[in-house]
Amino acid sequence: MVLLNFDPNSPRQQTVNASRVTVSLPRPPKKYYRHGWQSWSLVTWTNPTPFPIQKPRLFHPLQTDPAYVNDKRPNGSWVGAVEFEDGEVLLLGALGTDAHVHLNSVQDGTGHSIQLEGWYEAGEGDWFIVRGSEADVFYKYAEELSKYFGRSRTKPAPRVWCSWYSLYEKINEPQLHKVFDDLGDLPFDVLQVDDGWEKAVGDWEPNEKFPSGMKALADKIKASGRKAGLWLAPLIAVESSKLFREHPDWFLRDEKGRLVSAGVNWGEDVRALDVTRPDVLDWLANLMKQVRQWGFDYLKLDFLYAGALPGKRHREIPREAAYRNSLKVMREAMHEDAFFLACGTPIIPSLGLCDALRIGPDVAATWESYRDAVLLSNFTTPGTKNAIRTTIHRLWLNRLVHIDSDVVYFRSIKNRLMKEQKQLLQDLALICDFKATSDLMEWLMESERESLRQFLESRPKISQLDRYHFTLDDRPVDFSFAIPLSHPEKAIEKITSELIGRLENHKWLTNLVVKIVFFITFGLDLSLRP
Ligand code: 9PG
Repeated sequence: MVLLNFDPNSPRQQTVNASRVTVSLPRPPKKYYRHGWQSWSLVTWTNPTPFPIQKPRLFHPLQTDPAYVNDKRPNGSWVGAVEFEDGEVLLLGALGTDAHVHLNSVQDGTGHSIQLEGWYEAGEGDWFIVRGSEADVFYKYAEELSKYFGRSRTKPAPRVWCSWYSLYEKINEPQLHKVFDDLGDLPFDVLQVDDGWEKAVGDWEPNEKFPSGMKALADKIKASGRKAGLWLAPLIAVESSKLFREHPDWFLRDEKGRLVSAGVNWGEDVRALDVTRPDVLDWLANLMKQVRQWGFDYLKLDFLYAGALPGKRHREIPREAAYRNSLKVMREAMHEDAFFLACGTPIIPSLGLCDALRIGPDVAATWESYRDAVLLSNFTTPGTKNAIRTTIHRLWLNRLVHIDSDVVYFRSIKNRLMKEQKQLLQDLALICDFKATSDLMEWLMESERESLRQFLESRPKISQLDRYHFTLDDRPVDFSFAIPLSHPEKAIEKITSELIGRLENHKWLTNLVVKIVFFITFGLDLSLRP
């Protein structure tokens, strides 16, 4: 263990090798930089006080790092930072995988002290400790990370049409053909087919809605001079899949031999592959070769966190190291020339292996869900406010990898976002320099189509003025209204939120309540779907 004191005489930056590092702070910090585990997990500056545990528990493996979700202390994956009253920031960041940081209050002989503490789950590793302005410390941390993991911003950022945020799972062959034709000469580089083409999550063959097969679909896209893109979630399977039924031994279990939960989605329990098994790695490599053979050159690999969930693996190596190795295997099999977007992914373990990273939760045609934000303290679910908040706090990754802020909306139908909210999302995409939309041309008015074209063609000069203020060319953009975290305020909200928390300790009751609540609210959200 390495103990450090932070005072005006300590070096502005240093690297130490240790399993655990403790930095004692001279005075209480004003804010803590909380860095969530994977693409969708919350990243923001919070008060340095206890933080509510997000609900429902059923979604913990899918939205957070389940190993640390019950710790109310300010904490986060690989990196933590504190900001003091005078604006100085102190950052403690791991230069390896399988590391965590938290803010710790201790009572010792000399009284009460606050520490920024980091540790590796197994063994030792390097830590980077740096102080200075916020921009400076994150810049330097990114530079250090590039030495350990490499940079992967070698290909140009593609402009993508993605099927998810308009058609969701209801895609089919004739309709996608029409959608692609309708795009005309709009400057998209990639047309990406999202979830809905596969037989089941785990069974990566075309379902009956794609009778001509996946090669024919890729050919259709390529005939328009663009790259074909495909969504897959290679590290998970639903229990009803053939893969799960035929290979129950391929799936991750805990110490007691019980299957590990990778969350709930598609109306079922989701399971995670044990990515240290040689047969699983072979299967993953073959899957990547198969989709390349079909002709897909842009791969959006999703729900990747499942490869790094806690569990007892065939090879006993740290969970994120195991995950990183499976990414290497997939990267090699798909070849360097494929564009690989990693989604739902633990952030640091993917660096150097993918071309782009989704760095926030899904956007949605709604700003914020009252149920999720206020009653469930959940800031990871699909919603434009959540997406902007987390993305804006991860812009520093831009030096290492392309950063994807998710799609932008131009449509005014099937959309509850206000004009200013849509504009903010567009501006964020321009800042990230990752441009994508799911809008159908038949939904757009002439003027909206023109805005889309201008957006795809524009590359404004970006300047960051402070944490949430930018200029794009000379136009000021202010993201601060997407940042605040909603909390229960009224007595009835506090009671409901507390009640949900207590109910959650009874698993069968939780399942019932969650299913009813989700059915009712998703029923509403579905009104935005075609
Ligand atoms: C396809 C989608 C899209 C989308 C991905 C991912 O329950 N959840 O918290 C949850 C989060 C994200 C999510 C689905 C569920 O979306 O981010 O772009 O590809 O999968 O199913």
